[in-house]
Amino acid sequence: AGRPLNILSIQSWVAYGHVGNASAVFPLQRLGAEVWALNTVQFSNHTGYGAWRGQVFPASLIEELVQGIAERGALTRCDAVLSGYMGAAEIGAAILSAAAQVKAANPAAMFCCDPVIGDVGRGVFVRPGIPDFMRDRAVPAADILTPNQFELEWLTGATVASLDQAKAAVAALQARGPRCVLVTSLRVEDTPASAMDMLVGEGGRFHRIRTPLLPISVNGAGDAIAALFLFHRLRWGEPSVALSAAASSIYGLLRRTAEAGSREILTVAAQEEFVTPSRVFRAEAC
Ligand code: PXL
Repeated sequence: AGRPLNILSIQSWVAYGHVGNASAVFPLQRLGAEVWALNTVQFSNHTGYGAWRGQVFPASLIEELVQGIAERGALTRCDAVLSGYMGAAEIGAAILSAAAQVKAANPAAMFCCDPVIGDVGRGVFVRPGIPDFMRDRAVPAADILTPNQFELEWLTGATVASLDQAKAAVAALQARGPRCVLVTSLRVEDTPASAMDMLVGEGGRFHRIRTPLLPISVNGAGDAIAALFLFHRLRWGEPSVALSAAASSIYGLLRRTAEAGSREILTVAAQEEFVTPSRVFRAEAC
């Protein structure tokens, strides 16, 4: 089945636990992708603990590393740029520049932006300037955008309480740039109390998938969803197929994490779920 997919992934690194690249890289590798990982920060642990140590890297480091990869002549073989947690707003320009260089070298490449701003439980958890960067500069540049419900509302300024409102918000984002928008966590009026939805819009069509709500609160699941969805969207082309594959894997990962009572997602121990999900969910047109 041809050469492996090459994915340039620009997001955070943590030494302990699994968020950012430490959530995205291994699942992609387990599925057979080559990952060119650039780290926007290196922290001891994710910021959800309330305390962490480490450094935000300068934007010039990201630029230098992209230049070095370009000098290897590799950008023509890059299938996608995946971006996530930034650490500082200045890093945004370096990410957009990387995406532009990749797309110039390979016009078929896609830029998948996970607009990491915050979530329903914590509100905004990134530095000032990052939310505005995501709305004003990243959304127009992205081919695929993967907001959670909080980010969908923040980016559009709309309240999303019903499926119709969610679809309207997705369409509003699509009108500004990304052809494909995946809402990675969605709970609306008709979502049962015991369930969680995801919604994808592309090409004027919408698909929704529903999985049982698990009694856990973890960080990094969204980073894995974006990576898995990008991988399967590149591999299969069809967004509903990619949604089914990504959501089934994440459900399996989170079910194993809940069973273990772990505060960190079991990225390594549950790795079979990335390849062969123990339960397969189907996305339905909506
Ligand atoms: O999951 C998003 C994320 C990524 N990277 C870092 C984080 C978080 C969320 O808390 O702290 C470093």
